[in-house]
Amino acid sequence: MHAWPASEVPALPGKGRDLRIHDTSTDGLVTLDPGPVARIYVCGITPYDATHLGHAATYNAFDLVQRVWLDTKRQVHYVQNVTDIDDPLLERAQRDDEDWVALAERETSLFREDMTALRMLPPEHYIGAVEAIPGIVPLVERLRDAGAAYELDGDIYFSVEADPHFGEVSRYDADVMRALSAERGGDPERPGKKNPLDPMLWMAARDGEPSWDGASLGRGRPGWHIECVAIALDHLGMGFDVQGGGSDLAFPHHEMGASHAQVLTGEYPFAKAYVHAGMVALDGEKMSKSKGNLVFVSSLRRDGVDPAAIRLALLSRHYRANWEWTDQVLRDAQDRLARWRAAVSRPDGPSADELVEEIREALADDLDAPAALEAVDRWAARQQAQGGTDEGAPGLVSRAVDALLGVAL
Ligand code: 5CA
Ligand code: ZN
Repeated sequence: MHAWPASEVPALPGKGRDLRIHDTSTDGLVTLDPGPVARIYVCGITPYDATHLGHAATYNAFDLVQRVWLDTKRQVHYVQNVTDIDDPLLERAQRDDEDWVALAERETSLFREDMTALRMLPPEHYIGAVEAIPGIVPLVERLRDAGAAYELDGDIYFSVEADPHFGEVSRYDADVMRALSAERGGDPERPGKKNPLDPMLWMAARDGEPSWDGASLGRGRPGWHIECVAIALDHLGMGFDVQGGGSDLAFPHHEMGASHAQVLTGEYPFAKAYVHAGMVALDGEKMSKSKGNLVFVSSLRRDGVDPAAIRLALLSRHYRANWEWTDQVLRDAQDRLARWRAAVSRPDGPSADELVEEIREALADDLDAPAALEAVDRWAARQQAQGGTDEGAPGLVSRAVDALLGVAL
């Protein structure tokens, strides 16, 4: 699949700091030490509805990770998937009497437009589940042949017991895992499974549903977790730096993905850090396509809201916080954007060298974007109150805000 166009990232004087970030598997901060090429996999959308502010907040977090790395003069290999075949997509297509392929293509196009408008850096490889199927089938065959997978009425399940590290990503206890499995696409109640948590790797073809040639697996379609594993192993390999997504992906998705990959390769770990963004809520409940309590990026854009203000609104909350989207969050961001634009539109101002270091320091400290915004606020307030004589300062602030925060002033 094609991704979306990249907005240019201005180069800044000096060099950023190494990123310290929260890793779910250790529940602590780790200082990442990627080589010259940092590798990141961020789970993509299931394209059955438009991008809402919750999605955008999560992609914003991982965009910041990349901006910090780029500022340390590293290259970034970024891979993202599109879950363009899965139960929720088929259910929505059926509900709306629409072709599932057309639905997925339309929503993926809209996502690309939203990401472009928000200045999110595009992945180098943007891969759909459907196009990954030829790579998924041999992985499932290998797991089965190694005794790590088994058949149940034609469907193939992964045996979680096959991975001695199973449970180490999310660190949930058995009861929580079981509840989350039922809630998030698993089938712990299905009779005949070796362990109720075992996830499906390959689902045998069902009447009226799309299916693909699965060689020795028979016709069918892939399970959710193996999709991301196949794409990540193909384009990044084991031991990549960050596996990213919202906190609702820690279990089962990232837990199962790590186990699949660790059993397949015999190597450990799948990712060096598992990084999870908090959930954005609306009217007191997590924004979710299934609940329908959504604010779409595209609707705000259609209403004429400047995407830079949407981005500033996302940046105003720490990525790990669970927070509530309100009109006030957006209004505050619009006011801030106006203040910043006024401050950089003057021909000179107070020196911004220290500000650049403050932004760098805030982001390197577990992506503390709210602290970075406050630093820019302080510079803008000084500019407004007393101005300054540094002719390079307004330009440097614009470039730093663009390069490190993805906001065009
Ligand atoms: N296709 C899978 C991942 S392989 C999927 O989870 N798709 S999704 O469309 O449901 O979500 C896309 C990303 O947005 C995931 O990282 C998910 O954790 C995140 N996300 C979903 N809802 C919210 C929310 N309310 N707040 C923050 N992030 C969210
Ligand atoms: Zn995924």
